[in-house]
Amino acid sequence: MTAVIGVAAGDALHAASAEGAPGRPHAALKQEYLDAVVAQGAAPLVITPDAAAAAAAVTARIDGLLLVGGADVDPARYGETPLNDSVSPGPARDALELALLASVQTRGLPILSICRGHQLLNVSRGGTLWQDLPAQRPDALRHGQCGPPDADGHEVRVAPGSLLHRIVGAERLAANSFHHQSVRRLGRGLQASAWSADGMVEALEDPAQRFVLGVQWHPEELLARPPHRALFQAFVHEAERRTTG
Ligand SMILES: [Mn+2]
Repeated sequence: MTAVIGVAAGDALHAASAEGAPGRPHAALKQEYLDAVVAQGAAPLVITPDAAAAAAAVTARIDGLLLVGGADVDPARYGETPLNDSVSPGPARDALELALLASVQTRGLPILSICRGHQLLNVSRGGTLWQDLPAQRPDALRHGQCGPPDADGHEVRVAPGSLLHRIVGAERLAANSFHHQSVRRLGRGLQASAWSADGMVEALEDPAQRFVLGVQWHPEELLARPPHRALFQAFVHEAERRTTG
């Protein structure tokens, strides 16, 4: 059966459309995320940031959850205050996505979380983040790459035997990199499954679950490359298993 993938949207305050003047709030989601789901034969269900109170009802109607990139997680969620002006929290999204993660994990549904989603997954388990790598880790690689989104940013090393390794079938992977924050202390029950050369956690997973995976890079921009497309293939395949019980 066709799997229904819940995709949590962000908001764009300055979007213009035929329905309203620029400056009015719009729910927003980069098309590539939806295309990546549809290309695997699944149906995306877009979840808007104001749906936090309905997270359990939404969860009952989906077979997998995709969390995507966007604004920074509010540092208050891990007991800190914003380090500097580069930190731009999106509190409404935090509330929605934390509620979704809680109810989805109760049902044991597959979770693929990307960039901000990867960081939020870590925070949801009590983990912390580097709020601003250029300020806090000037020794780190350049993780905010220039150039097109499908250009190589840096390589990642994949942990042998991890879920990620089984999916991509390689111990080294060229990835893109568009983040100024990064996982710092890992959350409960999570293991790192990929690192950049400077030791930053570029992927994490919960080995006690069938499919709870976060990646710091943007595979939705790299669908022409089999290892990155395979992330969506494996995720949707796992969601399809849920539809047949
Ligand atoms: Mn990176």
